Amino acid sequence: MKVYGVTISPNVRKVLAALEIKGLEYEQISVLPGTKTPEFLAISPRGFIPAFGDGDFHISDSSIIIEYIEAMHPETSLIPSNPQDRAKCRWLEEYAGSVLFPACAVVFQEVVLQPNFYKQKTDEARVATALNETLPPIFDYLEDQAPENGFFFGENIGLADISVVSPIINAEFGKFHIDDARWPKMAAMVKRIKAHPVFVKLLMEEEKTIMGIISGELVAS
Ligand SMILES: N[C@@H](CCC(=O)N[C@@H](CS)C(=O)NCC(=O)O)C(=O)O
Repeated sequence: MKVYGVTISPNVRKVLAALEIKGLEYEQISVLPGTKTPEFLAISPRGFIPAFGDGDFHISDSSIIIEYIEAMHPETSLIPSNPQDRAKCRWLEEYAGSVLFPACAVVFQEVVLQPNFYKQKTDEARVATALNETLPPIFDYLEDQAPENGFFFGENIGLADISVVSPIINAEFGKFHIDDARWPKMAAMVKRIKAHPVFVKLLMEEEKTIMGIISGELVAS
């Protein structure tokens, strides 16, 4: 199996986490977001990462990719079997992708990428809006959903956990801090997920890239 993208992308990280939790082998092929070569557009028509290949079969979008991986390799399932938990898990994945990810991406884009990678000015007003207005109600909602212990659906890490934590990691690279007085369950759960061996491994592999960006060594061509 091949995953096209760069790990610093939350949606790529989410797919890699799914493959790692299932203990599946894969090859990661470095493709930057927004790549519009005819070859890449053939497998990811919007030019978005992640894209995925399994032999001659190609598909894009992290949710669809994981749905495929789950169907092909159901062992170590990432989705609960109870229908209501299952629906709730998919909802948290959807919420993470459509609401949490864009808000976290603003922080990462403006604080990390603009000044270091693109050598452009940070839009401080955009960052302030994300930090003070957009993210707090999202975390209020997630705090209501988060368990006291373990992961979203029990003792094992799963789809909801990897979907929610992946964009948060990017916001944290942009110095977003989860206020543990206001969101104690989320603060603790994000710590637990990041301490899971799969995330320890992925974050270690990403370190060189993020350090390269922050130090200004890696710049947009
Ligand atoms: N719903 C998609 C979103 C993928 C996405 O937004 N990828 C970003 C990088 S994290 C991208 O490739 N953006 C390219 C662009 O905006 O042109 C998924 O879950 O895979």
